[in-house]
Order: sequence, then structure tokens, then C-alpha cells
Amino acid sequence: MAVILPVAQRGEAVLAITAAPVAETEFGSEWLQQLTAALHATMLERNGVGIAAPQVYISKRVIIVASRSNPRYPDAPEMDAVVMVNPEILSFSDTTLWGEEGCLSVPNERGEVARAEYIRVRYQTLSGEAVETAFSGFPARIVQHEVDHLNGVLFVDRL
Ligand code: K1U
Ligand code: ZN
Repeated sequence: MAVILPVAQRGEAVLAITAAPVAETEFGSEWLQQLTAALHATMLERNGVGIAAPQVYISKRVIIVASRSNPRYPDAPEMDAVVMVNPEILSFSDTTLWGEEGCLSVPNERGEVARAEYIRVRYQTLSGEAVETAFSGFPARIVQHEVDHLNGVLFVDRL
């Protein structure tokens, strides 16, 4: 059965600190597998397009990104959920786009945030494999929003 976790809300300390990297010894572990399954289930239950581990009170560098078409971004691509462990944004385009954001940790608030249009990202999979890839548009926005969570930053800090 899927485990749904409580979501930390704006003002709670776990959302304002830098999350710790996942250690080499944790890759391939039952613990990391269970954490990502619960993160994914919690994201789906809250109807989100992304989530970061600190939002469920786990201060570790794990995010999930799951773009889909929605009323605000009708042209957003449909993505299978991507789990990124220890994600790093390697480069940001000079071009930025303004776009509306919400946050599972900031209920009933939306705001326009400028984000890089294109980014290059390096992350590790659940088994520790290194991946380098690029994102643009809405998926790039979600990655930037989720990596901000790992660094203790909320979208409202960028308004
Ligand atoms: O990290 C989170 O709090 C999840 C957040 C991700 C996100 C949404 C929009 C832009 C960047 C990052 C959400 O999923 S908020 C709820 C939502 O589904 C949504 C909000 C605005 C536009 C599209 C979707
Ligand atoms: Zn958020």
C-alpha cells in the first residue's frame, strides 16, 4: 500500500535549511526505495507536478519531476516521473521565462517567477548511476523549483 506522508508547510524549519546529499552507501537501499515510493505517492495524492524530500520532513537531496499538461501550461510535455538523487544544475540559459508557480508547502498562493528557460542537470538514479541531461520550459521550471527546496528556498522568496 502506498504511504502518504504529511507535507511541511511554509515557516517550518525543514523547508529553510540545506538538505544533505544522499551518501554512496544509501544507493540501492530499501530505505531510498521506500522514501521515493512515498514521495511519489504523496505528490500524486496532492496533484503535484513535482516534490522534494524536505517537503515530507526528510532533509535529503532527492526530488521527483513529473510534468504534465495543466490549465496554466497546456503545452507542457507529459513526462514519466523522474527521480533525481543529488541533482545539480550545471548551467542556466541567459534567457528567462516568467511563469506561474504554486507549491504544496505554500497553500492557496501562486506567483509569477522568472526562471531560466533551459538548464543542464546532472543527477544520480536510485542505483547510483550518473545521468546528465537538459530540460526546457515547464519541466526546467519544475526542476529549478525542486532544487530550490533542497537549498531551503521557496518560490515566495523569489517574488
Ligand atoms: O514542489 C512543489 O511544491 C510542487 C509544485 C511544483 C511546481 C508547480 C508549478 C511550477 C513549478 C513547480 C506543484 O506541483 S504545485 C501544484 C500544481 O500542480 C501546479 C501549479 C501550477 C502550475 C501547474 C501545476
Ligand atoms: Zn514547492
